[in-house]
Amino acid sequence: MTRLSASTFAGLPAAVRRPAYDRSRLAPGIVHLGLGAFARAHLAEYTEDALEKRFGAWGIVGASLQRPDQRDRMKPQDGLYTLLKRAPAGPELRIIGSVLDVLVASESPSALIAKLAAPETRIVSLTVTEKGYCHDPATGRLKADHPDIVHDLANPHAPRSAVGILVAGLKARRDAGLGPFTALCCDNLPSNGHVLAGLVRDFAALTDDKLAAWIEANGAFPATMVDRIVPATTDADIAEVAKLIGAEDAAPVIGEPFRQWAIEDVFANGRPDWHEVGAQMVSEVAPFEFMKLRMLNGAHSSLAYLGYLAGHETVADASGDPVFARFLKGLWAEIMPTVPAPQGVVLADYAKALLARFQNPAIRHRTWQIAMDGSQKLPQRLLGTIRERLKAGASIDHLALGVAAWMRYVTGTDEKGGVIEVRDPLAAELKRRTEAAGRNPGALAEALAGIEAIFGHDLPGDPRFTKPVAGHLTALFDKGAKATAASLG
Ligand code: CS2
Repeated sequence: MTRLSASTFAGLPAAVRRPAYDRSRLAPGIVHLGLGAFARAHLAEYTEDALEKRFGAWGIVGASLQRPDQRDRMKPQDGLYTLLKRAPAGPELRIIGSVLDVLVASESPSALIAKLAAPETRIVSLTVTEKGYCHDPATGRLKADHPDIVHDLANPHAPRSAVGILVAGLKARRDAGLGPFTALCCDNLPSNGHVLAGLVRDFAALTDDKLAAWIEANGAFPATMVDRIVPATTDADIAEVAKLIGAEDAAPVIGEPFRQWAIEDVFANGRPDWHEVGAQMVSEVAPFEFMKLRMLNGAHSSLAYLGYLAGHETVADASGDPVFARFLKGLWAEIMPTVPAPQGVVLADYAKALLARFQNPAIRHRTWQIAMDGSQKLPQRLLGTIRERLKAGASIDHLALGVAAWMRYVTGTDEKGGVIEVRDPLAAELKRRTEAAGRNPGALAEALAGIEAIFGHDLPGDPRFTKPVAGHLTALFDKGAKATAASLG
């Protein structure tokens, strides 16, 4: 079978949509840090649409921070790959051409810094996941003692953290007399642009005060809300795509049809016409962010822990179970009063649409995948909502079950006694604490809620939080996730 590439894509079946612009003329304008499946199914498709609408120098050079596998899969394909959109009614196929090249930071940090400092680079976008920011999720501040930050401060020319790389690139531009690029955070963090600006400033200030001031005066860090459900690509997906397009593609991405992107329109040096292809350029991202992080991601995480414990492999299976569908509705009822509706949005309709997206049978999004990195996700997905509900004197029954399910999950043993592979940057600390507490729900809740980086100062000492969490945890141990969710009002 032929391999997808610049010389073969023209011969693909007519049903496969191909770049409608002359890709040989595409010049780079964006460097993307963390070129995983999500960015290739989201930012790269919006950019593809914008290029088709109005051609410009907005090609993407992707960079993987550590591993070479994306580069090794994409290079032989000249950066081309298939986006397979899975609607309940059937698949839709599209070859994305906006990614021109892929670098690997760990192999050659200097090549990446040179690219960031190139005059044509106007935007550096990021999807490095929550833990990739080396910050304290409870406060949003840089962890100066994070091993990658310690490394980067000692080796500023060979950084390995996203923040270290951004600062090295900005410094090189300043030294060359160029203006900064726009740093465009596309991760699921609250106030993501603002947080990134603070992290870059904190890091720069640890090395060069003048650089920090220059970034403060000239830099641009728009906030964004990004949304598309993109499960990790599996070998079965790769085989299916090969059959559908009649060529071998080692790097396809799978996504749901829905996508959304709200962007604060503050760019230092231009941007693609994303607003003409569905992105919403707004002055205030916060309402979109609250809606998405709290309603989508908060529900996703809660369902991932409960669903995994109950033996559901995917979100579609878990949300298709009437007990968990009812749990989700109860959860959204607690979340919605804390979310200011973005203009033109009816939150109840948004919740209804979320349930349909979760239940999309064509998307196999593993509960285990979403369960990863809970320590980095809980604060913005559930704990902020819980704080607001407590302040308002409102109930947190469903929200507390989401937190308790995380606690039960990170014990590392499932309901049948099997081992759970808990992936989390705090895994060692979680293990220490859960092992010390054993199966005593009160002790376990106290031990885990005592992690300040997740729960802050306030929640551990607030019985309105700790009591329902410990109560749910008892039920989770006694009767399991499904029966516990079923017992909620
Ligand atoms: C998910 C998100 O993996 C996760 O934690 O909740 O990746 C989610 O699918 C996206 O944010 C949807 O836009």
